[in-house]
Amino acid sequence: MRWTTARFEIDLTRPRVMGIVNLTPDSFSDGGRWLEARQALRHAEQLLREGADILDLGAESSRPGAPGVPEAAEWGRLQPVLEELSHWGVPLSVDTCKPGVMARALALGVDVINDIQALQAPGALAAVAAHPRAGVCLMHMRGAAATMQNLVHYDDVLAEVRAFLAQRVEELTGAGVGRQRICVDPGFGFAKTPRQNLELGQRLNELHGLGLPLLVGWSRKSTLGWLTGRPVDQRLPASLAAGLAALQRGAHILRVHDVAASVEALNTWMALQPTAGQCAASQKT
Ligand code: HH2
Repeated sequence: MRWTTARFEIDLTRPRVMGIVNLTPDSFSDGGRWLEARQALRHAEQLLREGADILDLGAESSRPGAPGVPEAAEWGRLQPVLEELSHWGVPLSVDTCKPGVMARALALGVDVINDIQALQAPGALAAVAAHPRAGVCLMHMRGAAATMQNLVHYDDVLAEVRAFLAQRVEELTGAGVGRQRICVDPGFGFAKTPRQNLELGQRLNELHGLGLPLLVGWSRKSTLGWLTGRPVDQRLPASLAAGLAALQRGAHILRVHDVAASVEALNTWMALQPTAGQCAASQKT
């Protein structure tokens, strides 16, 4: 499977790691650390050294209850970092719900728009459709950061997430965004209880019917804290295990904070796949 993005055809026959660069003062696990542009670039460089295949830059936190960021402020955080990163020759994704930010980022040469609102804001779909190749990640959630944790009634969480994503894909293709540009994400932690997140993870393979690349974001999420009793800075083992479980059910891209550890876990998991026998043996010599 391949994912067409603005400058890159991303080969997904091998799972990929998307490294998170948060340019926010209030992200749930690393808010404030990378706010200053130079620090953000250093962090991006580090993630690439550690083996990230794609960088995902976000300048507005989506944690439950996070206050919104005005468009000018969000773009003000992103612009200097994107202007530099656009020369680095690596796939860049921007995590935003705002059509104005999408349009500016795409004009700067960004490859993917990652929208936790699945391009539902007025003008968002048009901003992405205006670019002939830009990739897009459509994530499932309900409501907004302030309200989502009250919107957790589902009769069948997997079926409802799948139906939502299928409907959004239909809308995008109807507007001229080819399926080869679209990736989908069940949205772990967004308008779901811990048990619902676990059920989604257990049944992730049921999303393959959509026939699209599957991205998952388990990294440091509160469901892992619920499961292990660990605070956010001690959730790496659980994040790695959740990521590998997602790979086992056919996920194509892991969105992670801890790139080095994730790449190591991914490579080990790959070497242990039945089809990897010869490759692992040849690496050993
Ligand atoms: N999770 C977060 C943000 N964006 N995008 C996708 N596609 N999937 C996710 O699971 C996802 C996402 C939340 O993580 P983080 O960016 O670290 O936190 P914050 O939103 O507080 O900045």
